[in-house]
Amino acid sequence: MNSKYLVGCAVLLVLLCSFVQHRNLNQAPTNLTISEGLTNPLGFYDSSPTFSWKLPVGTESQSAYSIVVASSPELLPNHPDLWNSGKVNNDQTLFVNYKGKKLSSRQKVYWQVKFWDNKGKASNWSERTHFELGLLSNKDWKGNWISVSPTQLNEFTRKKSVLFRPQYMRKKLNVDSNVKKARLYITARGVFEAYINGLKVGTDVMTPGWTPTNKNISTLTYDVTDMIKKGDNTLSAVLAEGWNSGRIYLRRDAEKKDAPFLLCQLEIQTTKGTQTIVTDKTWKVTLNGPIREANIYDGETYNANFDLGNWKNNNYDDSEWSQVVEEQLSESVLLLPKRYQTVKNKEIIPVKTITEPIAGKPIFNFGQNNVGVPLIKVPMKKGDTLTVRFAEMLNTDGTMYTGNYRGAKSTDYYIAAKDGMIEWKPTFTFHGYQYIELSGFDSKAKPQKDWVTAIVQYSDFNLNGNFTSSHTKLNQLQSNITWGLKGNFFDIPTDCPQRDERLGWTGDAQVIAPTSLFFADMYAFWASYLQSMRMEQLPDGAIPHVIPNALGTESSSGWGDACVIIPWEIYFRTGDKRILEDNYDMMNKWLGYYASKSKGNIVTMMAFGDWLQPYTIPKDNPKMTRRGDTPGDFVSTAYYARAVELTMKSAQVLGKNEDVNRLKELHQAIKKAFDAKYFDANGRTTTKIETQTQYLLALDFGLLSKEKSLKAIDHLVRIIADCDNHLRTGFLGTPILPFVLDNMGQSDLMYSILFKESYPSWFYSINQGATTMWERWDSYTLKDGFHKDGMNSFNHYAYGAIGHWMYERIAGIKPIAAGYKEIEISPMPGLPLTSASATYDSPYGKVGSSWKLENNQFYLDVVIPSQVTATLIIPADTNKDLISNGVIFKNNQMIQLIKKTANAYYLKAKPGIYQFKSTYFKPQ
Ligand code: RAM
Repeated sequence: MNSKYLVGCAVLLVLLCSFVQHRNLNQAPTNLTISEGLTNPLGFYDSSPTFSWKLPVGTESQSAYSIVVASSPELLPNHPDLWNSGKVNNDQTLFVNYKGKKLSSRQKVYWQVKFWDNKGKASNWSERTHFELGLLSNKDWKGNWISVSPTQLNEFTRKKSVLFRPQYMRKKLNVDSNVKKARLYITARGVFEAYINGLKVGTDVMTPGWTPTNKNISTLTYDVTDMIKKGDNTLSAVLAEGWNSGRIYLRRDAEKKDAPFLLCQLEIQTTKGTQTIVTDKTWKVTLNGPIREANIYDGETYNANFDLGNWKNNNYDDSEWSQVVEEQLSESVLLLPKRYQTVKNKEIIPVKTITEPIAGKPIFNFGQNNVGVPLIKVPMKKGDTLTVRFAEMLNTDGTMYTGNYRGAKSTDYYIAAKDGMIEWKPTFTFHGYQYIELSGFDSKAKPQKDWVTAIVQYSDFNLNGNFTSSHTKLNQLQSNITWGLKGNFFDIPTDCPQRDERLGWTGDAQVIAPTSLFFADMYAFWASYLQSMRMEQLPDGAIPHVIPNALGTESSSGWGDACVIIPWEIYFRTGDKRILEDNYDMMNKWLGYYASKSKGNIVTMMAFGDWLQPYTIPKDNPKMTRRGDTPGDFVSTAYYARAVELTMKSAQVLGKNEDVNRLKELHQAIKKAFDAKYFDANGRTTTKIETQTQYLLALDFGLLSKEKSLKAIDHLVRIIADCDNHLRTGFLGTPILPFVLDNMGQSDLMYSILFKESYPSWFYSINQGATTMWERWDSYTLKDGFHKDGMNSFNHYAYGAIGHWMYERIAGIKPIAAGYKEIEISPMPGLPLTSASATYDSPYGKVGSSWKLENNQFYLDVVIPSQVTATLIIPADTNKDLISNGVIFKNNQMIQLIKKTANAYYLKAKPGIYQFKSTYFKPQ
């Protein structure tokens, strides 16, 4: 029996046991979260949170709930002083608005919830959970920004811009009595690490991350109660360029940049009162620390000869250090508590193999393209420089291929102060790589695998979903998608993590959003990206290409639409209307921008088109070739219609009826204009070059009449057949290809495209050695080597958007109503797959679908969480019986037959765990 299937069954069995065990017990709600799904957050950003919980396994549904909120734990559940919702008779378990007393900065709030089930039976109170607010307004900050004096910034980089050497800053303080509680509120223009009495505060890296720093900077809150003691203490920090002050893409090198600044506020409650230490001119600073340079693109240089000894501790003599300069806070730059997960060290990968194509320059292979920094332990000789180079791929002669990093040097250096083993890891940079080359270590030593370890860094999500199947390459694809997501969710969603780019490209973000929400609990992350997008929207409604905006004022169709598509996807997958409320104005302004670029509802605007479509008809200008063969106005008009439709649906959810009518009319008008201009009566495109993406956009966005759609699908199938059933799609066409074919009854064709091994296809890149998603289907080929274009990333998540379809259709877990309140379990066996399974931690609880085909029998195991109704579509020869939980299926209280076709049973099921067996009709 298939081992993956067995694992799936084991998971189901465990769930089944807990289901049976807990049935009818007076249990309590579980998984209590705040707002976008945060658990007991510290430094929370919002004084009007929402509350969510899950019902215990085995509970069918909720008929009422009660929430109690208090300012101290002892008051719960009986004396809530902030809010008592009373018994509220409905089944809402998600995003219940707080309606209690006004909450303020620093406040710690405790809450509990209980529910009544569908039979009116009350549960116990949940566990007590809490959240603590950060500093919510600029007015809460008492200190100033501090930095080294500009007069000391008199060195220049190789590119002639001011060199911002990392600043070492310290402040000694005395605490007059015993500490009851201490919080450090802190942020930087740049990136920082803070320490108290020599120990690092928190476990975050590259804080505070990247927002549009001229409008909003995220602030962090740390509980440092255990780090501060009565008597002398030292608070210190290292501050480097980061995104704010360093080189970012087109922000050219010689441009005048904002120097890094630090801001912090240490609030200590003692037995005598409160002591507050802030950043001000009493702080000392030096540029003479060991980290000599640190830059996101170029890497870090550490010179151990500059070691500052115990500079982070009390008895250090800082008399040689300078006094900092201060700068007042600006009212126009909002200091807002960071509203999403920080980047952390998440995983480690040991070295797999070592090669040495050039003597003295061993290359360490981790077997996996990943993002982060290495931990290095090598023997060195005093005064020598260790050079640490990174590469995603190797040249044919086995040496490092670094051409695709373009202007990013991506090299770290360590200069040894003495003979012996060093142990070091860079702090203020990150690299995208699979290989590391070392040189400059003690030449007498033989390279060992434990000299380097990859420390994988990404935003600190909880993983939500998993997918596995009977097919090794499909599983490799799932792994590549996952690594593509890990590598590109580094505080913002990036196009790629390695070259001189690493930007929040909107187009890439919108295509990957649905897949990402299955992968992990990314609501807070995306909500923050959208907040930055709102801040960066231009007065005419344009959405810059990248968020935060580092490029300029242009806007492209298919890219700017992220401002509509991502809020809608989040709403649909979480059920939270707030994301629509927050972004509704931005969506409408974006529609205004489209309108300003359209004539007769045909849009002419900047368009990246079907970016990187393979086999374009040659054009002279390589920049244009990258945009594929689908005309820009076609893409723009199609996306205009799509944006109007989703904004209209959002208006429906928000009850904005006038807008609904206006947008419905506009949508019809655009459809009409689109159909008339781009399609003839036979459903064929009127443009000279027919592209797959033209048909895909028209069909996926529902822009043609029903009759024309049926004709158009034939044309699509014809031109796919002309390519021997291969895709010819780029960034915009690829994610929708499977959905269109599937919806049009062409799922077999989609399977044949998905399982293709030849170019261009998902498995083709895998056959060339891919361990992540690549920017191009042929970024590298065993036959011809590397793609010639300078744009050649080996970690670009866009084509990973196929994950969306794999989870929803191959495994078969598909949301039908917002928040997975209604789901469809409709798995899709097809050659050459014999099994697939997925589980997903949905807002209402775990959903599972696991199927296998064996001797023409189709087995399906399903888990449906509390509160959820599911439609199950079970492939079967319906002349034969359906077996359910071991007996011939009969309608019962939990599960009903809705209909049957020749090849499937359609059932409606209530929460529970079910096992089915049917006779499969298709020959395998
Ligand atoms: C490239 C980026 C990105 C794409 C844009 C249009 O520079 O890598 O993936 O969205 O161009």
